[in-house]
Amino acid sequence: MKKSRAYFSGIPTVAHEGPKSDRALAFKHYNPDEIVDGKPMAEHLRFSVAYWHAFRGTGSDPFGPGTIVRPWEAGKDPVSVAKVRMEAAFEFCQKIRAPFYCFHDRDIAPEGRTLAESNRNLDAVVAHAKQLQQATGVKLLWGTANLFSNPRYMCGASTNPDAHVFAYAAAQVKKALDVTKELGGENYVFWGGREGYETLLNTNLKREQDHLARFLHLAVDYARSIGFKGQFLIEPKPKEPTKHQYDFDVASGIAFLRTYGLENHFKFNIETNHATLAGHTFQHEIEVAAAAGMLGSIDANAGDLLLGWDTDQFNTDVRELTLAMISILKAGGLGTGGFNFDAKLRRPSIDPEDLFHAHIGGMDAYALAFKLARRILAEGKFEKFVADRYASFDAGFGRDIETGKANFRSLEKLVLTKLGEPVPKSGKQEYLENLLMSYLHGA
Ligand code: XLS
Ligand code: NI
Ligand code: NI
Repeated sequence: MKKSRAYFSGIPTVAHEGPKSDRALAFKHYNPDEIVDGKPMAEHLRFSVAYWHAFRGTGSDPFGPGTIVRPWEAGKDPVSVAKVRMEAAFEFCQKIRAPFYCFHDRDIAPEGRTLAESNRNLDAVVAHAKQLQQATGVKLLWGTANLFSNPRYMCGASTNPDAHVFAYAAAQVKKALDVTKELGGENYVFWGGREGYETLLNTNLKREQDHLARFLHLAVDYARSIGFKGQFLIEPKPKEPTKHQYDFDVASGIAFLRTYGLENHFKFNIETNHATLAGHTFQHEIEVAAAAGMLGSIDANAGDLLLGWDTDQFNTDVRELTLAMISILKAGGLGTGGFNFDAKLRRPSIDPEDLFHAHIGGMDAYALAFKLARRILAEGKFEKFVADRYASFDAGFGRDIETGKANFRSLEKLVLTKLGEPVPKSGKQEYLENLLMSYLHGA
């Protein structure tokens, strides 16, 4: 392959310079090569660049067109532009030291006039991606299909009332699975943006849920038939673009998957901003998934609590990320998942350099949270506190409750004859919050 020109020529590969560095384009905490527990930090954190934001985001909003103009977007033929854009993307991943990227089919290659033409466009760009992956070592964390932008999906894809649209979506996902496998994707994501409804006046809710489940079963069957070994992930979101989405949060997602016998095929891709839109903390969603053994991957971003929609900002809230990281590490990590920056630049952040500042901040915040969480877990103070709080279930009648030996009669007898009134014990929340503060800000 011919050597591509540099698209971020003024910016060198970002180096780790440590917390004392005052250079903005350097990592203070993320040191990809530092060995932690026998493997490089890069392999623990598995950072990924989201193609749709980093390389298709223009800053447009309902009130005005894009503000972010990249030089490589200038060409006339959309497939050629897609290839050049992809070279810029791989240069960025290398320079920011992100080992992974993620895409929707339509992010990387333009949609054609027919499905056949769209597939040809995709094949041309995927061949280019394959070469670039080989040349740079950057890998595909996950692929997905865009089943929400095209007007044909205005009433949903697999939950569309028109079977024709279901069939079209099936064909599109079939191809997206083919290319994800071709590029060695380690996971495949379903985010059902338009799988939901606006009004029950025109909706058969039960039938739509059945269709969504049928679609996921067909995807699993097809993936297995082509030998795709990656992990399937569901990305819950409570609203946007539809008023109601069937996978509102992790808990409703688990109920849905179990209802339809899909629970062994799927894990969750948890997005911070989706958690907060559902009225949960990021850590809550991680814990719910982990408790079910279904923690898969993270879409790393943050919302703006004053705006109340999916603003997809880079997250530098070390407190929130440390709590999340504690739950992730306790769950044994993300396996084939990673931390994908599903986050975009603000509309006035128009310089190519801003893309670096954004990712450096996100990566440093996660790396710092990773270190703090490891220290907190190693010292075990919170875990000990929680273990002690539940210690009455470790022996005696508490153990009998957990193991199913106790029943209402035996417990009533115990209270009447022996136990009497329980003595209230403090939950010590303020003490624990102060303890957390001492880790975050130095004791
Ligand atoms: C939108 C979602 C989307 C998914 C991928 O809110 O976060 O970007 O991550 O389809
Ligand atoms: Ni997302
Ligand atoms: Ni989102």
